Amino acid sequence: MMKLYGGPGSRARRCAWALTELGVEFEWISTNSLGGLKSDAYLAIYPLGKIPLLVDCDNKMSESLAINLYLARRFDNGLWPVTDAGRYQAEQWTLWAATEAEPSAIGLAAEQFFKDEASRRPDRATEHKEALAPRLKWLDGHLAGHNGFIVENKFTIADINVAGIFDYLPRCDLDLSAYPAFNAWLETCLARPAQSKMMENYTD
Ligand SMILES: N[C@@H](CCC(=O)N[C@@H](CS)C(=O)NCC(=O)O)C(=O)O
Repeated sequence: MMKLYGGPGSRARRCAWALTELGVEFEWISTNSLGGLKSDAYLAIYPLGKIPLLVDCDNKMSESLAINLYLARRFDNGLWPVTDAGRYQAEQWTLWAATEAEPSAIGLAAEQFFKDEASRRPDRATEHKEALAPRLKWLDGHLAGHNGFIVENKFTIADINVAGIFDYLPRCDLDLSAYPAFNAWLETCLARPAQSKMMENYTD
């Protein structure tokens, strides 16, 4: 069985979501059980000491969004786009999510609730909101013109990868009503049964 190092409070959550959508059995492994991310035990498995890491027999896979693209290709049950153009778009939106959107999306969550109150920086939160605004507007327009999904007018790995980086946004102090197609899409993605099912075998 595949082993997923990390917990649901980390980027491992998006891989657990993809595995569950694909019906692939996996075991959550908390790095706490090994003494933490920078413990000798975990560094022996993954010298960068980061999560997630997906281990499938001798294959060790890092980078959450690349893992998800691999899983969708390998266990394709409709999550991998059918056309070459759709596959390109899934990769394009995934890279967009990682490079263009994730720094501000995670940055905003950090400044509003991840960090302890004393070290939060409202000026940085404002910068992240300003950076997010044109990106959310662009994604909102794309979704509005594509039947509410990112690629091929249906739910695919592209939705998991992009929604996976925005999943903290509803908890942020940010008015999402300005992006109605984005807001509806995110709600739909986060309400999928796999979101709660992926937690069924989590124990930590
Ligand atoms: N680009 C990587 C980022 C991995 C990452 O930074 N994970 C965080 C947890 S969500 C981590 O391991 N942080 C510990 C550290 O950076 O030392 C991915 O998407 O998998």
